[in-house]
Amino acid sequence: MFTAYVRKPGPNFSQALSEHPGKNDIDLAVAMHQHLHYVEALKEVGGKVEYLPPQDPLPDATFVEDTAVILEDKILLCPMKETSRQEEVQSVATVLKKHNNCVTLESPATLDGGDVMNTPDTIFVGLSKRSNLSAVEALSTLTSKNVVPVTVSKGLHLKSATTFLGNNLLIIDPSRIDSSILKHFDWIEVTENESYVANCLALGDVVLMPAGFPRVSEKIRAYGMKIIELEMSEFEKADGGVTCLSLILLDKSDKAP
Ligand code: CIR
Repeated sequence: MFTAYVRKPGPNFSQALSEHPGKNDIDLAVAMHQHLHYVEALKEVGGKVEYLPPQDPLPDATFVEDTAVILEDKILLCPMKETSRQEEVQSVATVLKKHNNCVTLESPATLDGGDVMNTPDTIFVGLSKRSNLSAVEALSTLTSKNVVPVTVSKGLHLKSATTFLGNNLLIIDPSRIDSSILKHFDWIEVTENESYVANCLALGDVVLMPAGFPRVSEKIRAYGMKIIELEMSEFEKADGGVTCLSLILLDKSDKAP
């Protein structure tokens, strides 16, 4: 069905880039435990899980989603803006290039995978602290889908504020982005104080979501989807969500979103 590439949090994980108020209280042992549960959930949904080699000096290397974007017929290696994260890309490339052609973007493009929301016809790209219009323009030459920028006014990435659950459905905190371009989707709308749950990972009809949002999980279930709730506290303190922890490669027989 799919292969999920993940990387365990490394020994320097507590130094991860973060603007979260709890960033100084990151507990590595708890993070390791939570990561293990994340991996178990991916397997429960039928995924094959591959561990990427450790990158111990790099604090943010567990957030593998940001390093690459899986396109229809190629893999885009992200030109990451944060210097401390740029080294993560090469190690991921070494593994991913076995699957498909890898390409990258020329400067001044900067892009994090967390800003790329792939839907059946359109790839939405956050204009954020990390990703810029040059990246949007360059990405549009690499795919047959429409590539549409979305301004991110609060938070780290586009997918910190909205994720695509399939079947024309988004989970979204509209207070953090210019959501006008997303009106044609159905919305599960979350409030500003629930915004952490706007980042969920839909795998078929199962949604991996952070624990502790009963109102939202009820709404997702009402759309006929199943839920796996995950404790994510240590990743949240490092400004990361559920999608950030994996790169999902669908089997060739499965259709991309
Ligand atoms: C960073 O600031 O780059 C990391 N601490 C968090 C990255 C989270 N990634 C994601 O949302 N895709």
